[in-house]
Amino acid sequence: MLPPSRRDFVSLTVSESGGYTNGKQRRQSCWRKWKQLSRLQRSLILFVLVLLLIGGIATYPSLSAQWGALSDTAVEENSVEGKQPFVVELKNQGRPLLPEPPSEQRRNSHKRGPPVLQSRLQNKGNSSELRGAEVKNVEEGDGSKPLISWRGAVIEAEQGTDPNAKEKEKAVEPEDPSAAQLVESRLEAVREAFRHAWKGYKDFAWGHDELKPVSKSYSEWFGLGLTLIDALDTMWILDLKKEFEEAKQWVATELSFNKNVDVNLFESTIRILGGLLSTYHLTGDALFLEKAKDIGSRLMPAFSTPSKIPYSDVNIGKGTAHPPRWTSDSTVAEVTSIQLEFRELGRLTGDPKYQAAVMEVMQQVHKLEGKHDGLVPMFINTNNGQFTHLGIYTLGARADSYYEYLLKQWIQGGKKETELLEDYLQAVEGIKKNLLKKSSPLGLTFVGELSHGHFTPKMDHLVCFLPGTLALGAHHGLATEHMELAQQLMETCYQMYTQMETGLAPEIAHFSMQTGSIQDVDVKLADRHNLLRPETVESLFYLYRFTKDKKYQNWGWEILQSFNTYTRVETGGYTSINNVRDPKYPSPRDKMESFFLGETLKYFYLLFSDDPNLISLDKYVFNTEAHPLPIWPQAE
Ligand code: DMJ
Repeated sequence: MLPPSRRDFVSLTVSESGGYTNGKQRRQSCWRKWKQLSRLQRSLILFVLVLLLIGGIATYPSLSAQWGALSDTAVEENSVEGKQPFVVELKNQGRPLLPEPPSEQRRNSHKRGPPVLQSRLQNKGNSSELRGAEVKNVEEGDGSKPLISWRGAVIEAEQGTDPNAKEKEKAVEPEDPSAAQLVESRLEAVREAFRHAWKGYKDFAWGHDELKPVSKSYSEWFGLGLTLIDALDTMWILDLKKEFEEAKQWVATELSFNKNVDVNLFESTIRILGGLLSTYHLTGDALFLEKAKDIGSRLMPAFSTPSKIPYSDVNIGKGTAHPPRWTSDSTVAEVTSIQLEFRELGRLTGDPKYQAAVMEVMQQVHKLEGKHDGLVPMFINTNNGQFTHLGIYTLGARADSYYEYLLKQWIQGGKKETELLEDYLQAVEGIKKNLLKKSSPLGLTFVGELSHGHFTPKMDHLVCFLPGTLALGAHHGLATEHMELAQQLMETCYQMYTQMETGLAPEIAHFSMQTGSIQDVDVKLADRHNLLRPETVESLFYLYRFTKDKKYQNWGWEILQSFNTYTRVETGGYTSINNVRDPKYPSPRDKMESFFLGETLKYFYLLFSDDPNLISLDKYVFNTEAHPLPIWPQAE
């Protein structure tokens, strides 16, 4: 028998110093202790050890799985870029958003309240932290040089006419599966949004100009299937083959321009002629070129004016044209933003009349008095060819795309038409000198308006095309300052969204310039609508393409969520809204503009894509309705 003290427990001796003891001594002392134990005690210990060993082996797979999951969760929680937006997106998929009542959370929130948007706000801090890492990854892309592609003035003179020049540029390779998954999930979210919009159009407005998604009906403007034509190349780019084929069938069998109908020259040129030409280039299908020739030739009577400055309206069936009933003026942006399309039609047909007509307009405008540091008034008279309503200068409605097309024609033609470039550069200086100011409290750079020498801090959403255009110019060799200004204005356009309760920008913003202001962006009651316009998303696309800074994609993602939350109609389609400041009742206007499919969703898709060759900006130039047209080969 063992003495009682040894029977009930195994005593372990700890060295007196409590510290390190020589290993050999310790092994000997352990062995001695082991030998001192009874056989029963040794058997018990061995039995317990064997049990522990068997238990350990049996539970190893599930433990390792749990550990794996735990570490994944940790990654998810820490990686805003990698996972959180993906989760948000899945929550959002296919959710009916109008006329869904606001949630309790939304009602109680001072600012924007929907769960999705709260996630968005939470993401902000993290996303900039992550951005650092992302930029670093991009910069380390090939282990040496940054992959950032815009190079300001150091760009080669011929770039833009050499289609291979930028092919060497690598796509941003997502370095881990979750990054690739994020890109794909965002692209899929845009496809899903398109399909939803298309469903509404197909069910309630097929072959008509615009969907009225709330009343499940349609409206006509020209009666030419405007939404369908505007959306053709978007479907091609988004790889929506089934939808594209059914639309193509409609074009082949139903579309006729032999109609006694008045159309607006500018709108039908940028949406219909531009849409058909770009679809022809993307698909190579002659059907679209034939239709483009048909509408192009039918629009030509607009140029039969005393001054050769075209009328605003054409009857494409009768071959007659006229100005609006109340004036003989045309809008400056309208007569100077049809050139890309007619120049391309001229190139494809070999008929010089198309180019001659639109270049005549540019030459006249180039020479006109009445500009202010390169800035143009909003109206031009079709009888005498002079500017009218002098003294008001804006980058918004009625002037906007004049500036855009100066640059883009120069790019389209291989950067040889120096008058276009001169006018563009002078205008940018004019903008900087006369229209740029800083807001309070954030110090955002914004573009205001000048009215007879008086500055107004008013900025149309339309002006948000400007960051993209400035960035495009810098990419094609113009001053790096243009790129810096583009980035500042991009932030401003983003703030026009994020400072609104719905996360959607108003049609017109007024910027506060007084110190002590609480918010930079103020909106008048009459300006609170949102028409699903593309300009900010368009500029985000250019800025991301040229800088690879993920923040632009993230901003775009936030905006897409807001469109889904406040403008998506359950039965199909998206609607413009009346009030971006009221998340409880944004008040649907019951209209889906054709540019939502032609431009907004296309630019979302291109923004979220990391492939610089998906409509390479060294091969194509987008018209003002987002229809890509080729940059002419060098020899032409
Ligand atoms: C589009 O038709 C074009 O982008 C045009 O240049 C401006 N207006 C709409 C979109 O806002």
